[in-house]
Amino acid sequence: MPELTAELQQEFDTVVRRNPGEAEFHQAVREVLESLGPVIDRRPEYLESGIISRICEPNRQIIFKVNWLDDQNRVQTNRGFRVQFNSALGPYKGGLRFHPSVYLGIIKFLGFEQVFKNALTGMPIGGGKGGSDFDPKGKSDKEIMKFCQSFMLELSHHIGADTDVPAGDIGVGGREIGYLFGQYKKLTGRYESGVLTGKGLTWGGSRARTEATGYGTVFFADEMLKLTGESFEGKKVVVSGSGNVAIYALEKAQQLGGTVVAMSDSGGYIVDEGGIDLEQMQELKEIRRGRISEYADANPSARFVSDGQIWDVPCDIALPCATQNELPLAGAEALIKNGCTLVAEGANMPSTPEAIKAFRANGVRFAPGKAANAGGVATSALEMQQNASRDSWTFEYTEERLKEIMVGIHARCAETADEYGSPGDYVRGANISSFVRVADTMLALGVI
Ligand code: NDP
Ligand code: 2IT
Repeated sequence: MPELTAELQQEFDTVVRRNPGEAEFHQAVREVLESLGPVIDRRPEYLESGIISRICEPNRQIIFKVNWLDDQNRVQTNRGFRVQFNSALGPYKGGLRFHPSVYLGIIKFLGFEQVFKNALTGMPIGGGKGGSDFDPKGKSDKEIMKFCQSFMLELSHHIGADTDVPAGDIGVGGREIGYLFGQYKKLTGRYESGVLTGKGLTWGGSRARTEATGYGTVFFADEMLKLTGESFEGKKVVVSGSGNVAIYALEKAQQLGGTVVAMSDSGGYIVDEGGIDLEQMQELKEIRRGRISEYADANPSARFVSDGQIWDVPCDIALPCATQNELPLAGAEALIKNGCTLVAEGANMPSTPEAIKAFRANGVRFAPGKAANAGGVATSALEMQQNASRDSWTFEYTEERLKEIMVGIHARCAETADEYGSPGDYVRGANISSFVRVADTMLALGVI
């Protein structure tokens, strides 16, 4: 892992001091700063104009109380967040996460990553993130609705089609976006379609948004494979998670000829050497909201493993699509030992710094989430375009746009890595090209 230069170390120390106890935020900032040494050498004005500290400080951080009544009519209290990180390139844009592990440090790491990811898409969107420590697991549909309505009671003061446009993330999908949009419409008295993305198709949603993140990750990996004349055809693939991103990574990897042999949830993983059945997985996870162990109960060819790590399953390609830091050094070592040659992140920051270092040292091609999973937010921006023009595109057209965007991001990362003397280093390529785009825009807009 490249060390930080003295000046960048000082910037990093300031971030740590100012944001105590936010380990994930520190990790995300450090990874970007580690890429920037050669940029600062060429463009010292970034340091002199304070761009590094300005880019590491969110524009606005909102924390609020969310009271709601559960099915027993007891009052429940959760905490809500929206971090409006950077709006140099456009309105704040980024998802909402509902998970008990959510605290300010998680939302800040996600918001920080989002700024650079959104810049990579080339679309006019700034970066933000929000969510709550609300745990959707085991809650009734009515409880989910009541929570979403209470959450929006406060969030509605801070968002808008031209200011801040939330979407889904862990624990927030089409159902939750529906309850959030309904409440926003009721509170404001306006049908402001562009205020949220990930909407349903009858109320302003975009075709292919549900599929976009997983499809985009596979398109990105496919571009990496093409450089060596390879494809997904005949490849064994491991996909961690079994939520929105994982399911559509499974679908596209299969469509391109790969065999997805393992998937997981927080209870363990399943292995099905013949290939996981997409329709069964959709029925289990999207409709029944069941546990992944039930897939093995219903399929004699599959086995469920409740302890250990999914990365022990031999594969050619690994697509981590669950959550941050789910792929530690031990996982990387297992993948390397078993001959995995490509890792593309569908999740945000799933690989630890130690795992990335091991991939680099062992020649494993590695695509960081801010590049490889940008298809989701890019298609959200396409949804915003459709809303602004009151139009609705076909699935084929939207998927084609998504693919072009992923091919473009891949090219931008690869070219920037070459330009800065690190061919094949997608981490450096992604960080540098997105940083320069945001930083130059901030300089152009003045000290605000
Ligand atoms: P979902 O809620 O649909 O699915 C999350 C999946 O990850 C579930 O299988 C869940 O298992 C598993 N998971 C979550 N937290 C943990 C944990 N702490 N330990 C083990 N497993 C866990 O979320 P998404 O698919 O939308 O998001 C997955 C990742 O992709 C996240 O990192 C998200 O930030 C990122 N992402 C999402 C985008 C989107 O458009 N949705 C866009 C870009 C990135 P269980 O159900 O058991 O909790
Ligand atoms: O991490 C992400 O990019 C998302 N959760 C999607 C954000 C969005 O606004 O579509």
